[in-house]
Amino acid sequence: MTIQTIATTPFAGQRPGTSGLRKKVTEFQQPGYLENFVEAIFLTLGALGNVQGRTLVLGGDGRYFNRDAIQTILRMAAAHGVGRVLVGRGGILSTPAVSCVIRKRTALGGIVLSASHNPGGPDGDFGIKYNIDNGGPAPEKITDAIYEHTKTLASYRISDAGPVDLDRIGSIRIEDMEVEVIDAVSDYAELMAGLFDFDAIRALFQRGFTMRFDGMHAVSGPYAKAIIEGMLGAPAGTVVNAEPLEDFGGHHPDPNPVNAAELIALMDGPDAPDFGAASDGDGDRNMIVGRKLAVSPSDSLAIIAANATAAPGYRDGIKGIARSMPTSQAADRVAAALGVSCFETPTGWKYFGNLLDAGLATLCGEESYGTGSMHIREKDGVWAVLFWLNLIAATGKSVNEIVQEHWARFGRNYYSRHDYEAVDAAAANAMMDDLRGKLPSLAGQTLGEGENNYRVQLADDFTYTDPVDNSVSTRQGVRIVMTDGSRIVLRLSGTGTEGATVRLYLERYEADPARHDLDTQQALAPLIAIAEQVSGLKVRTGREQPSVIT
Ligand code: VG1
Ligand code: CO
Repeated sequence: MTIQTIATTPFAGQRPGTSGLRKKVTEFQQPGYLENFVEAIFLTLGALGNVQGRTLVLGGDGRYFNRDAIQTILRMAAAHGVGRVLVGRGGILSTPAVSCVIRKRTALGGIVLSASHNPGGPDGDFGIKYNIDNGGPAPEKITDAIYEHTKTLASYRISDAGPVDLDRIGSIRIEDMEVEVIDAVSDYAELMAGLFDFDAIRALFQRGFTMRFDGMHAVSGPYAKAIIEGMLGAPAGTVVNAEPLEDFGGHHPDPNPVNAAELIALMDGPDAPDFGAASDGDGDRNMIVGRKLAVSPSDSLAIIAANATAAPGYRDGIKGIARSMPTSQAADRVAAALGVSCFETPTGWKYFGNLLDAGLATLCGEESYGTGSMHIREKDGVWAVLFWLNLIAATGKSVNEIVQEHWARFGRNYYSRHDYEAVDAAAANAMMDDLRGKLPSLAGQTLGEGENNYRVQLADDFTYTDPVDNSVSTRQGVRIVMTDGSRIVLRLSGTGTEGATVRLYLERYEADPARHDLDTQQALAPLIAIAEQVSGLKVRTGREQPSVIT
């Protein structure tokens, strides 16, 4: 075994997006592409302090290229003097499990291999992300430093050691580095057992409560099976599509009503179980489904916050809630009722890290089916599902009852996101630029027709100042806020790999319980029309309809 220095040249465009570097598998397969990015991570870590002898956590969602990437990263870690790498068996670790293991084993950080909700397989996407010692995604100052290194690299260092057997639990050495293949589930399952009332959930299943968890052939299957069927005694077959597949069975591992159509059809039909749930490629997203009711992620955050003390891990109450800017303001109403702070951050879990570390927030959420808490520093799909199970067990109420009672108490924030995927990037950027140009003139204007008009209270491009380290993030999404709190938000996705994806977020508040069962798209129709009028989104992108409505 020897450590080699291999000459390389920079690849353009290795800038991490909302959640790491995501590209087509074919791009990652170019000689040196993955190596360059990993070298940039190690150069950044080296500049920050010492990686020598430290521990790193490594794993991915099992998608195509996962195993190859792990072997390369292990050989590079050895070449950079890392002391020990903890790898999930089979190269598998969900994003929340990586976060959990980093924290539990006081590692320096971790590398997550995933393109999350993006499709996988040889023609699909791959991704890589660095997480810091708190278990959370590296903040912007680190991702910026990594990107700077990718622009000037001339070589990378790698051991010429052979491949490691990833399927056997135990320790192996590469150069002076120990590779420990660990069980992917056990640390995480232990953490969950400490947060939730497993006895009460077990009793719920014993009483005949039925559930379907759709693993979508992605990484959360093994976690859900071990915990929900194994530890909580749900009948075998409760967790379906539980085997992680390299191409996710050809599906889009994104738990929303469009991509989890099979689960939605079941929950809408005569054989619906009491509870439905699904998770995404890397296990950090969740969808909660009742009978004929997919719970909006923004509502789910608000409901978890309002009922936090139902779960033992949150029995003492919550310190605060944080939500991404486009996420609905349902959680704000709960925070106000509880007398705790509500923070509004840019999109992406990395912005929650400081708030959680400082103890300012206990619960966090995003409209994109992401919910989590201070237990780790990533959003956490299985955690959210277990919270709901705990809540159902504690209250004896159905998902539908819980949601309807929440709306009756707090009012309903009608909410929807319209995605225009893979549109022409130049057209999308020009549309956003023109929209930004219009913002100063929008405040005070009345938009919309007849009785469906709205007066604009505020129109800006969201800037976030982190209350802990005062770092400033600009251009985080255009928001048009109406005097009644209704909102239109537009931003470009930072996770796509083709052209640009425009996200249009719509929100309207309705206090009157007699109007809590409107069709969401109809309830939002006047705002949808205003969004088109102001942005020209359909005209500019040449699209008649959004690609996906959630
Ligand atoms: C999307 C979501 C965002 C989420 C991010 C990563 O980002 O909108 O809320 O944090 O994906 O989720 P964007 O930039 O495409 O809007 V995951 O589950 O893909 O790691
Ligand atoms: Co994800």
